[in-house]
Amino acid sequence: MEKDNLITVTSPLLPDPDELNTLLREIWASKWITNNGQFHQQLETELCRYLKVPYISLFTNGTLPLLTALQALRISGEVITTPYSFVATTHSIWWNGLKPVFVDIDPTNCGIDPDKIEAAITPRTTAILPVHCYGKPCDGKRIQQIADKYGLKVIYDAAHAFGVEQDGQSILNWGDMSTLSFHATKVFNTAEGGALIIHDEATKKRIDYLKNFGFESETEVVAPGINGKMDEIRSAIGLINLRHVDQAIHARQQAALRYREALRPVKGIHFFDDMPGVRHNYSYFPIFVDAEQYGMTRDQLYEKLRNHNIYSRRYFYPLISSFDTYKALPSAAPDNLPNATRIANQVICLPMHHQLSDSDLDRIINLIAQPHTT
Ligand code: T4K
Repeated sequence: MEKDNLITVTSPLLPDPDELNTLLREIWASKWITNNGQFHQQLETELCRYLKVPYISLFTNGTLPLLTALQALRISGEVITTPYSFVATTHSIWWNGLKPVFVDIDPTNCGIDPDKIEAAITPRTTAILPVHCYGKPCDGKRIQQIADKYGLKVIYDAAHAFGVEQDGQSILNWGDMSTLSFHATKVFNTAEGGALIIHDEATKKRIDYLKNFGFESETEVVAPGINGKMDEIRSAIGLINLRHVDQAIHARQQAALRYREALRPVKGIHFFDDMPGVRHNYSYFPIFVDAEQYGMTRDQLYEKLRNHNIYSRRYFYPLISSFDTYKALPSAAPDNLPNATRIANQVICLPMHHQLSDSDLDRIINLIAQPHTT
């Protein structure tokens, strides 16, 4: 029997090869292929405008901006964070020689639960590193109030939150800094890439030094920097993709609406609706399987979809706190993280991208709507 065509959890926005070719020819002619080239500068300018942020510094992936933000803000001691994210979030804390302290999540947005932050603060705490998980804004107001009360820095891992706005304002302007990922699997991609959102010119300068080994000039190194620079080829990919990203977000929104309409009557399948006043980017479509109500466990549904050539993902299972490096930390105990533990065992991120056809969506929906079939 012939298998149905493969549907993956995501599919990258790809630049038109002819358009890319034109830019590649320009790069070839200039012979300038990295180190703050013309396309790099242009992409920074265009992204500031699109994202409504004052300063941006491009990076070669979404992990290095996290590492660099912690360095730039001279964070020390303990950093409060969420276990419900991609491992890069906590790894960035660890790589800076800092101690991650896990706090449980709020199941209504899968972000860190502000009600539980204060209990985790110690004299060694210097920062909070929340994640706008799936691009859903955290409770930024409460987080900032706590940070101000205790004199803590806030760095948002906004890897999923490209273009997300609340009440007409970019959520990327929250906190002390925010980071983005432009990985192939993201709403906006440069193949690999990322960025740091900065609020003032002096810090932007410092970040630009830090991502270039700390060089201020040919002979002066002002900080122990790293190599985090984005090259001209990826910047060119970004410039082209930026012209098509609104269309891609619109297509994702249509897919989300269809999922919601079809899955709302299915007992035991829960999902998020849009938040009032928020411009979402529909970067992921997580569903949460209540096995008792649904009549099938999350993993059974995950396998069933796989058997039908539909590759969903269980973002974010297992929890970061359960990995060997972190599981001995007192804050990693599952008892300390009841919501994150439950949600990680219920979640499936369904295929979500700009090229899902109606028949792809129907195939996925029909399989989920009939829990008793194999
Ligand atoms: N913070 C957060 C909250 C993050 O989610 C991430 C990354 C980061 C920080 C770090 O940013 P980066 O340093 O990565 O820029 C993916 C991504 O590798 C990762 O970027 C992402 N988060 C994470 C949530 O997901 P995998 O292991 O699931 O990717 P992979 O290779 O299995 O791809 C998933 C599916 O996407 C494939 O089944 C098919 C499709 N795909 C993938 C690639 C790479 C394509 O169609 N084309 C492609 O080129 O981790």
